[in-house]
Amino acid sequence: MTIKTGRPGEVTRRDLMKVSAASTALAGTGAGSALLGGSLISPATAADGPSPHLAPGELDEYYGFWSSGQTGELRILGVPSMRELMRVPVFNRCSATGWGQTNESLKILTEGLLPETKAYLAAQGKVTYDNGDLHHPHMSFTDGTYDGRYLFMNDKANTRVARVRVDVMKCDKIIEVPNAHDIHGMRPQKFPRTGYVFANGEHEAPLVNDGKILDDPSQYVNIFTAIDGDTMEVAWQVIVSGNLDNTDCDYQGKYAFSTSYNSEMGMNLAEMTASELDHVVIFDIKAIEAGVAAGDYQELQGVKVLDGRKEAKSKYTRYVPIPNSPHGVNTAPDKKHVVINGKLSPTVSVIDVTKVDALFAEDAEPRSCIVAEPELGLGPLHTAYDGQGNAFTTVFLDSQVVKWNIEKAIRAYAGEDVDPIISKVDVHYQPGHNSTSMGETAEADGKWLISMNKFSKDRFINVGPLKPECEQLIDISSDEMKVVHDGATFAEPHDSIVVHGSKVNPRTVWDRNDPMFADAVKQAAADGVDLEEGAEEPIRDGNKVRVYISSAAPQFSLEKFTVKQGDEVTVYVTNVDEIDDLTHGFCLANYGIAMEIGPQATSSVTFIAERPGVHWFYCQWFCHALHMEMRGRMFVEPRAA
Ligand code: K7E
Ligand code: CUA
Repeated sequence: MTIKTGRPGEVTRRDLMKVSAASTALAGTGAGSALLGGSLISPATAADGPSPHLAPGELDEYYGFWSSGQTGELRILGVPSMRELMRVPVFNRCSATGWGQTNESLKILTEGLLPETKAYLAAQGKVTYDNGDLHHPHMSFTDGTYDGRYLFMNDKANTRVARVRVDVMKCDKIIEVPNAHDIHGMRPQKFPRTGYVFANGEHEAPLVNDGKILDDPSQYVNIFTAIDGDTMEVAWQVIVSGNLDNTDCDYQGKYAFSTSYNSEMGMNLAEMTASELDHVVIFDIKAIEAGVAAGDYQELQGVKVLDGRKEAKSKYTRYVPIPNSPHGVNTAPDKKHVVINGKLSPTVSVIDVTKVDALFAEDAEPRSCIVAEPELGLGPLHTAYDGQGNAFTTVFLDSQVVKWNIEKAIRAYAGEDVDPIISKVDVHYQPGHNSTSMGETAEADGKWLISMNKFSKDRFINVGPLKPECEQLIDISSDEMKVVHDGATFAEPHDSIVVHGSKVNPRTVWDRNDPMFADAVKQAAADGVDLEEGAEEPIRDGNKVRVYISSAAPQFSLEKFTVKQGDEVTVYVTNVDEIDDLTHGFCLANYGIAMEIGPQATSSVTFIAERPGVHWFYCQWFCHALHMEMRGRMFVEPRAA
């Protein structure tokens, strides 16, 4: 429960304030406790609901973890203030931190790539991709709620899944998923723990995509993948019919659900939208595990691949018809209902997970698990929850969020004359995902909803033809939803999760034994160098040269070092400062090199010293009154003519 904001061992006034606010909020549910929690954080506005306005110096109650779409990074925002707190580079490159340039990050960016990808990239003169399309960030679960270990996220652009360590908020693993194409929907297993990370391949292709089959869609398939979240290795895959869009799973650990907007397996718009009914695929996790154990699979690229196609009448999958080109899948905190968002149909379809077992019987009616199908508006895409039996669905074409009651929708479906819709609120404009505070866990608390809108149009001063997106904070503590904040954001956050601060407890300085820089520690030991002192002279090994520098504000341990033109130089920088928020940088001017070195961390970078002459390196992270003076020279002796 403690949220540390001070130095290790120190309890600050902020910690005390935070804990009291947090425990009040968790003590009950509903508007009452929300008001109380809000009033503690921001006393001025208790009268009509929690306030998003924090006075200078006040801290947020929630962490928001945001995708960034085609920017390829993860972002951390404070909720409810909506202040952007941090950017965590993942699939992108980062000029500030050196992500994509340091040896530590390159290892993570390259080690999970498939051999054919490495060959393709080598032909481009690259070792990794420069772009990514990060749609869905989700935290690991234990027993149906966030456990603060990891965040997982997909890359639709290059078929990857990444993991971010919550203790340091850095990416530590990226894998490319074999056989599948373009990972879109992705969710961690909720129960008993994560466990599996489920990942949908969106775009269909030949099972062995080596060029022998090209324009013959009848031979294309799609792949559903379960990744082991602890090892970040693919556990198994299932071949499905139709493409795959979004996914979620139940609170029982039995089933996962994936939507398909293209059950037709069409290759153009007319073909893809031809049918009135598409489907959701239900995966029986226990049956699949039994199939793997029984050897009922083919091995492709080192992965066990099971056949779950519709025609195969497989015991691993069931196909439930859903109107029409469904998109989002969202499991409710009641642990019982799963909402499938209809997109081209104004409806959402509600699955009762207790009725899913029966679908696997011989002549089961495939839609017998559907218990409600309320009509909500045009273009339902995603649904979030308040933990009090209500759901919030974005309707893209209507530019609204619709609040509706699950139980009433079930009664209406059964024939009762009752309207499940509670209220609607305009958002600006065209919402995709929405997320509620703790809303995708069993601890949904019904305080805040974020609507992530695809267009901002007139909401902000004009910044040119390319406009920001608009994400809005909505107070859902009463039936009348209130938009309380507009935030502009760069391309293009699809999704976010809002995690109570008590679940997240990052370190303030690095552990000197952190695996992130274990290779540097090993190399230094082999060279007989103490990383915290650095080495007075570069260590030469043929044309490979290793330079060990330590940094303590406002000085590097070396004021100069000499290498030869053409040497392969690796510079290791160890930040020996122990205070939090004392990051140093190492920027080698006109060599295109810059990296971050957090307190107690080691970072390294390798380059060819092809430019002779005097080259300054400097600390590019403001660290001290004498930060400008934190610099040194690299001498590069010219090659003999
Ligand atoms: Cu709806 Cu990629 Cu989650 Cu975008 S997906 S909105
Ligand atoms: Cu060290 Cu700036």
